[in-house]
Amino acid sequence: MKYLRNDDPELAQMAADEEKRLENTLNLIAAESHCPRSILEVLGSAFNTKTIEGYPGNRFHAGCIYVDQVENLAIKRGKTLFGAEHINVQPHSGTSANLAVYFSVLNTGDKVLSMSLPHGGHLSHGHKASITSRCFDFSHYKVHPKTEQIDYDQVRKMARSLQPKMIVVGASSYPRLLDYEKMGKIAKEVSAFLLADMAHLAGLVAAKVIPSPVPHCDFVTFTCYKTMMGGRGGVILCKKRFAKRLDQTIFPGCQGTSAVNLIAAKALIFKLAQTDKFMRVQKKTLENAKALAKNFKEKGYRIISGGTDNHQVLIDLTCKKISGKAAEESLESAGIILNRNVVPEDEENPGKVSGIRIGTNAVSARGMGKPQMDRIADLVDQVLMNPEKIQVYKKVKHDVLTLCNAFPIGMEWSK
Ligand code: DSN
Repeated sequence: MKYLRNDDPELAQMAADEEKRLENTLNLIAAESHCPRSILEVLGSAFNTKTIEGYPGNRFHAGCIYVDQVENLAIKRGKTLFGAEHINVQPHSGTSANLAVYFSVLNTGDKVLSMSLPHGGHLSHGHKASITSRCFDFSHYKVHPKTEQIDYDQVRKMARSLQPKMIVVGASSYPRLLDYEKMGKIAKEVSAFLLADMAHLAGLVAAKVIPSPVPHCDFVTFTCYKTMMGGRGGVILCKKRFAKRLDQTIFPGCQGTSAVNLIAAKALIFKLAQTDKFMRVQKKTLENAKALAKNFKEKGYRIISGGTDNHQVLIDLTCKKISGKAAEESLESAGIILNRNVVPEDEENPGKVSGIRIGTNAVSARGMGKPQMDRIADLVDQVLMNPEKIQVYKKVKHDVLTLCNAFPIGMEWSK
C-alpha cells in the first residue's frame, strides 16, 4: 500500500483497518469469502486501465491485444469448468447478469415466476423494491409451511395457471438443494425459459459437491465472490441458441465498457477452482454447515427447514426471544460477523426480523473444520444467551481472536 499511503494516508488507514478487521473477526456472512492473494493482485493490475466495448476480436477501441487474450481465457476456462455451451463474463454484478437474461428473451410486461424474497429469493427476482418488478410481471412461489422447503407441486400448479414466459430457480437464503431437473420439467411443460441464479452456490457447483443447474437450464447466472472465492462481478452461462441475443443484451444493450480487471480475476478463479485445494475448501464448507446446524439444534435453536445441504444455516430466533437485528449487533460487538435474515412468514418488525443467516464459506477458506464449528456455535450461543453481560462479550471477543490467530487468512494459493 506504499503508493496509497503517500497519496491518501486517511484512505490507506481505512484499508489497513479493514484488513485487520477481516483477520481478527469470524466472518459468517454467507455472501462473502476470503479470496486468494493473487486475485487481489490481478484486480489492482494494469488491466484496470483499458476501456473495452464489444467482444474479443470486435472491439470499439484500439489496444486490445492483451485484454482480448484475457477475456478469451476467462471464456475458455469458464465454459470448461461449468460445462456450458456459451458464457458471457462481462456482467458487472449478479443483478446486471439477471437483468440481461430477462431482457434477452422477454418483452416488458411478460410474466415471470420466481421465489418470494422472504422465503429465500433475491431482490432481482422481481421484489417490489427492485427495478425488475417494474419491467416484468412477477409472481412468487413460496416454501411449504411445514417443511420450509420448495413445494414443487405448488410451483407446477402456479406455472400451469400463470403460464409464465420464464421461471427462476435460485435463492439468497435457502439452505437446501434445488431440484433443477424438476424445475426443468415444469418449465418445459409450460414452454417457459428456465433461469437458475446460483450466485450463492457457484463454488460448490464448480467443485461438483452439489448438483449443477447447467444441464437443465436455458440460462445460469452467478457471482464470483461468495462460495466462488474470487473477485466481484457476475457471469452468465447459456445454451448456444441464446448466445447472440444474450451478448447483444449485455453490450450494447445494458452495459457499456466492462471491467477488464474483474474479467481477469474471473479467468484466475476459474483456473484455481480446478485445484484440489478449492475442492477441499468447498467440501469443508458443506461439512462445516452441517456441523453448525447440528450444534445449534442441540442447543435448542430452531433451524429453518431442519438442516442444510449447502453453505448456509438459517436460524429462527423467535423461541430464544431475541430479534435478528439484536443478535447481529450483539455478535458483531463480540467479533462474530453475520447478518440478520427474514424467515418464512416472519411476524417480527421488518427492520428487526426474526432470523440470522450463517455461512461457512469464509471460515472454511481459512481452514477451519468441525472442532472450530463446535467452538463457534458455543461462542454464538454465549453471546445470544447473555444479551446484557459485557463481561461475556469481552471473553468471547478474546476467544474469537485466539481462534482467528490460529487460522490466519493467508490465502497464498500455492502454499
Ligand atoms: N444477495 C445478497 C446476499 O445474499 O447477501 C448479496 O450478494
